[in-house]
Amino acid sequence: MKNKFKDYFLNTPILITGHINPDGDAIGSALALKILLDSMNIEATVSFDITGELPSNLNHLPYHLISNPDKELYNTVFVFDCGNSSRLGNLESLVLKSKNIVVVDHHIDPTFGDLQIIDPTAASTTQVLYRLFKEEDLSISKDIADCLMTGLITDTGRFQYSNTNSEVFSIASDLMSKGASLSQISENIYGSVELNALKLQSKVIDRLELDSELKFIYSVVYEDDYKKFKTTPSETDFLIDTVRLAKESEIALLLKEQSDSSFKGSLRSRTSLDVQKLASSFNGGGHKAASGFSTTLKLDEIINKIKHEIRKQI
Ligand SMILES: [Mn+2]
Repeated sequence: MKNKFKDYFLNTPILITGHINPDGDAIGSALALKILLDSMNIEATVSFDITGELPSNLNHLPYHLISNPDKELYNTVFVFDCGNSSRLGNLESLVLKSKNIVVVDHHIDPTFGDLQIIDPTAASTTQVLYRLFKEEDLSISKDIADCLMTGLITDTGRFQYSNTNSEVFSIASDLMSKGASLSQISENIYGSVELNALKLQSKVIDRLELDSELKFIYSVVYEDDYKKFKTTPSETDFLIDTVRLAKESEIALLLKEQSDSSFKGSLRSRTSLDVQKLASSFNGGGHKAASGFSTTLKLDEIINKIKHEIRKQI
């Protein structure tokens, strides 16, 4: 008989994790499970590889439940929102030596895991996890509902991206009936930005470059900017939404220089053009409408490569 998700709760100790520098979906999924296990008196550790700090716009989530791994070996590891083990960062070796790896995700083709619960058509990992709660009769408290709602909001761009379907709304509706605070969560994520990061936005706007033939727009944040504007990368996630606003563009890219001079890229598409394909040409990943990658290429090399990849699709 096929193992159920909850069968794995029995094999303690348990580690819960997700991709490096986790977003609202990864943290929301992980903490939803942590709260459930706590309520069942099952010991579990939630850890991520985080460079810098957790984003303050997700601090409505119970961050105090996140800690460092305290064991050499976990019998079971739950991995959320992470299709490739290399995206676990410095937790990869700890995760891979576990006997039971359960991957819950909405990325395509996970490359690891003993039990894979995957739906690439789901808008968020919290949507996949919500279905498991329902199917396996696990109760959803208000705190769990807030966590699941957070992933649903961030991965659908507050119910606006093309992955937002009627199931997303029925889940959101059910989560609200369980007490999820939609307006408070949305306000924290989208309605409040650190003042210094907001000032950095002016630089990002100054540097916008549009290729009107390809309808491709991009901008860049340099490592120096964080010092100049007294802010940190974790406060600047909203800037890609500024870049993608220009109505002359269909594909948007924001490059962020890292301390080792490499670049991290965030891609968005508002048409059927698939930015996951663009990201995968840099060994990155994500979804059709939103993807990311890291590269050691130079700025102009990155832009030329992206333009080349866009041309292949149009
Ligand atoms: Mn996700």
